[in-house]
Order: sequence, then C-alpha cells, then structure tokens
Amino acid sequence: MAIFEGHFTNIGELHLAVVVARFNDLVTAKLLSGCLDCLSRHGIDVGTQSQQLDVAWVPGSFELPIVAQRLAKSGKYHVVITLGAVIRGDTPHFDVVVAEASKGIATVARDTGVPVIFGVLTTDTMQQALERAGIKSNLGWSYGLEALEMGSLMNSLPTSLTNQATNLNESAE
Ligand code: INI
Repeated sequence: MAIFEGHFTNIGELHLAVVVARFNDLVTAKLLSGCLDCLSRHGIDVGTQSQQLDVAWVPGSFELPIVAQRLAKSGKYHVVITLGAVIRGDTPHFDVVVAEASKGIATVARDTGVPVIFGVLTTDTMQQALERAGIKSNLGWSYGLEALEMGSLMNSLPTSLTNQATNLNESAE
C-alpha cells in the first residue's frame, strides 16, 4: 500500500501564483495578506523580488478562471491560488458569478493538472466576509496552507501514476 500526502516542510522549491479579485477588495486584500503571511512563515519568499511567487489582480471573481488558466498553463507554477469574495447582498447575479468562478477554477485544475485553490468566499453579508478574512479567522491563511499541501502532494506522486487508466486497460487486454 502506498500512502501519498503533502508536507509543509522542505517546500522551498515550490513556485506559486496568486490571482486576486479587486471586487470587494476590503475583503480580498485581507485574504491576500493572510495567505502571504502563511506562505512566508512556511519559508516561501513573498518579497517584491521573489522568484517563487507572483501575484495577479483581476477585476472580479468572474475573471479568476481565465487568468488562473494562463498562469497554470505556463508551466511556471506548481500551484495557483485564487482569492475572491462574492457577497449575496451586493448582487442580483451572485449565483452566476459564484457558479462561473467555481466551475471555471475546477476546470482549470482538471485541464492543466495544476492544483488551483478555490479561495473564493461566498457569504450573505459583508460582515460575514470580513469575519472570515481577519475579524475572527483569516481563511486566506488556510488557502495558503492548502496550496502548500497540494504542491507538496503533487510533487510526491510518482510519475508512473501518469496514464494509469491506459495502463490498466492495456494490462486487462
Ligand atoms: N465580483 C466579485 O468578485 N464579487 C462580487 O460580489 C461581485 N458582485 O457583487 O457582482 C462581483 N462582480 C463582478 C464580476 O466578478 C466581474 O468582474 C464583472 O461582472 C465583469 O466581468
């Protein structure tokens, strides 16, 4: 039996990108700061001259997938983190923005094989969003941790697992 799992140490070689939505930046800037704090305290260089972390800003959560896709496809990053805040009280098209962001982000991860962390808060009120972005806890910190775990896990999976389904089919023939 093989057990594969990610670690939070010896991750100095990970390259990460963060895509952040400006919409509701009162919230998303806090998510970003929590996320960078987590990455920094685990040994990732988050300085302005960093060679292992880049940050891209998009207008809103709806635009997160297209930029995440471009970054994931570049081959430069082990993990892409997306950060956004969609607040029901602010928009009649809450469901549309959330659906497109979540489906799009999941599709990018599956299509590229690069983990894309879904760091989009979906809340009924600004108060709830702020509580999750620093007033009570900061989920940005958790998204950073999940990115490190996924980057480490993906690196630990043997390359022989690629095309496993094809191998199974061939051995069954
Ligand atoms: N984008 C968000 O990230 N959060 C929101 O709550 C939101 N609201 O309320 O509409 C929102 N809208 C903008 C959207 O993401 C796009 O940027 C815009 O529609 C342009 O494509």
